[in-house]
Formats: sequence, C-alpha cells, structure tokens
Amino acid sequence: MSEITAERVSTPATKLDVEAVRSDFPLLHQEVYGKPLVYLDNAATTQKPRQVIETVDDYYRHYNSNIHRGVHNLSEKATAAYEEAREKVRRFINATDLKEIIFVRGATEGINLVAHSYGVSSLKTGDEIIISEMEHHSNIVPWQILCEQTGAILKVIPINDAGELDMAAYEQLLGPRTRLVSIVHISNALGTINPVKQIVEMAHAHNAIVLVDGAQATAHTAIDVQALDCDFYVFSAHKAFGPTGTGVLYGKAELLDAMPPYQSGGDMIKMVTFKKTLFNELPYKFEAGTPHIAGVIGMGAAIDYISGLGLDNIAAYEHELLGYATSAVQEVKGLRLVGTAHHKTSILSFILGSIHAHDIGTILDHEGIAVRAGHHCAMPVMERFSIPATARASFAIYNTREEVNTLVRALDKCREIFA
Ligand code: C6P
Repeated sequence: MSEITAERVSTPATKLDVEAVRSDFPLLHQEVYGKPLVYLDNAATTQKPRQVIETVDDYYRHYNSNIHRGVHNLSEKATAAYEEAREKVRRFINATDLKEIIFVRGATEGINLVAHSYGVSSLKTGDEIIISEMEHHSNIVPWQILCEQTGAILKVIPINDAGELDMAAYEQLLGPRTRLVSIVHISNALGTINPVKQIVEMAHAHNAIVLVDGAQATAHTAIDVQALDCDFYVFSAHKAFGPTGTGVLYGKAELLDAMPPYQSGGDMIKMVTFKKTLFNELPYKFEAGTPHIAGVIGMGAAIDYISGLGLDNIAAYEHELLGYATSAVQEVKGLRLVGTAHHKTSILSFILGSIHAHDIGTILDHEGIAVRAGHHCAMPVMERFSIPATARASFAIYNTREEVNTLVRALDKCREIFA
C-alpha cells in the first residue's frame, strides 16, 4: 500500500482558498456509489460555479431574447450582455480589438473555421502545414481534409520520450513552403505546455502564420495573444468553467478581414439581393445564425470568475498540486506516467502494469473518482508511446491533496484486484 504521510495530507500555503472555491461548485458536493465524488476529469470538461449557473438561469428567466435583431427591451438587454461578454473575452486574452473575437461553438469549430475559410482560400498545391505529434484530433483532421482539398502537405513535429516538442526538428521542418503552423498550447493527453511564443517567432521568421489550440490552456494559464503574437487562438468555454457549446476564435483583424465567410445566413450580412450579398463587418461576418446566447453570456461569467481568483493564483496552486500528485502516484507500484515534460500542467496520464485503462477507469469510478480512460482523441500520442490508451487524471482549482490521496488509495486497490 502506498503510504500517505502527514506532509502529504496538509494543505499547501496558497493565496487560493480552495474550500471557498469548492463551495462555489454545487456539483462537487455529492456521492457516487456511496463515496464522495472526486472529479478528476477536468480536461474533458470542468464543473460550473454557481456564478455561471445563476447567470445562465437569470438570462432564461428574465431576458431570453434574440440578439442584434429586436428593437424591444429584452432583445436590447440580451444584445448588451452578449456584447459585454465579447469585451470580457477581449480583455481576458488581451486582444486589441473587439472585432478580433469571434464566438464559435468551441475549439473544434474555431479550427475548422480557419481551415475552411483561410485555408481553402489561401493554400495551394505544395504549400506546407506544420502540426505536432501531440495534437488533439481537432487539430489534425481539419488540416488533413484541407490538404486533400488543396494539395497542401502536412508535416508533423515529433515529440521526445518526455512528451516535449523536438524544437530542432521543428526548425528543420520550417521552410519557404511553410504557410501555416497549428500547435496545441497545452497537450490534453500529456499535460505538456508548449513554448508557443518561440514557435510563433520561428514560424513568422518564415512568413508562416500560427494558430494556437488553447483548449486546455484558458483555465490554467494567463493568455496574452499580443505577447504571443499568434495569428489565431481558439478555446472552448466549457473547459474553463463556462457552458458547453460555446467558445472563441481570436484572429488578427487583417487576416479575418481578408477571409471569406465560413457559414452564411442571418446576421453575417449587411444587404442581400438575388444578385448580390454584402457581408457584415467583423466579427459578425463569422457569426451566422442565432448563436448560443446564454452560453456566451455564461462564458462571460466564467471569465469573471477566473479573473476574480486570479490566473497567477490558479497557476501557482495547480503547479503545487500537480507536483504533489506526481510524486504521490509514482509511489504506486507499476505505475508509469506518460508525459513527463519539464514544463507541464494539471494533467497526469498514466498506465498501471498491464491493467487496461478502461478497467482502471471503471474501478476508480466505483470509488467515486471520475477520470478519463482511452486515447483522449489523441491517437498519434498513443502510437508514439506504443500504448493503446492511458488513464488520465486532470486537475482544476477545486481539487485537493486529499483527493489525490483518495486516487492513490484507489490505484492501489486496482493493483490488488488485478494481482
Ligand atoms: N479535449 C479531452 O478530454 P472541443 O470539443 O471543441 O471543446 O475541444 C476539442 C479539443 C481541442 N484541443 C484540445 C487540446 C482538446 O483537449 C480538446 C478537447 C477533451 O481531452 C475532449 S476530447
């Protein structure tokens, strides 16, 4: 049995009051199979604080209405709240202009938008797109489809045994035909934090543009798109305490301006006749149809919540918790971490002897612990490490050392069951 020492039970010194944070999340306070819930599947989706739930509830109870269309009071209120969320996002990622903030369904839709709009209109046969071996399928498949459509070529940056990008190989891949680099900020399967600023600088030196997949980043680290100088940045609200079905594509205004619409219909037009249609200005050119109004307003509340806690405090707390969890799980006999990058955050992917990840997931579930088991929509990562799957514990601001200890005890139980 792995030993839980006194030092491992005490709460770390931090500016974040974790108990107060936990009290904001109603869902956490329940039992699963008679055991207190330990929610460690935050990379799949985070739980929602009451501030977000109440904001969405308030919208539906008091001012549910379509936006940008009605002249009536409710529509004006909804439009104001929706556009206020855009300003919150702009500040959150430090974009220069509101027109650079496009509301989409999530990271997946943001990447597809760029691939279809920018990619189809700008790339031609022989052009090169660079991604990495640690990408989520959302940042692989749209580029593969684009390559089929345009004759462009997909190149892949390899990763080392720790799950870090091989930057020397990246340098080699960059060349006069490189048009676009699309890279994950934080890997969902490994937890690696990539050196995005350096990646952007290197790409720009070759006149290539860069999209950053920030799906796993926004709840854990401060984002400054101007400092990163990335051309596009995408994220999903639901991984950062906001509602599902909503997210953001940030793009530099001059790029977005030059791009054709992705979807067409209401709200993205200025004028329509049967002869000709004039498209709306940014950001509306890319927001066809009635959007997820409640979701966007809820995302604004999630951003307020994160900003209230302070991303520096969040990052410091999670860094400490990850360090604690990393050494704790390594005491479990037969456990091997997959993803040991020097610079990583909040994700522990692992295998345990020859026990299948799904069996681990099921046993942990019966102990009240929610983890994800499988390939995490990153099959090339599994191939790289010659494994079919991992179990993944992913942490958020409301997780505690006590929960890590519960995880360790449950992993010991897995070993005993399969001994
Ligand atoms: N990863 C996970 O459990 P959407 O589905 O659009 O909100 O996010 C897609 C996505 C894109 N990039 C990265 C790095 C991601 O982690 C994800 C979603 C979840 O790891 C669900 S597969």
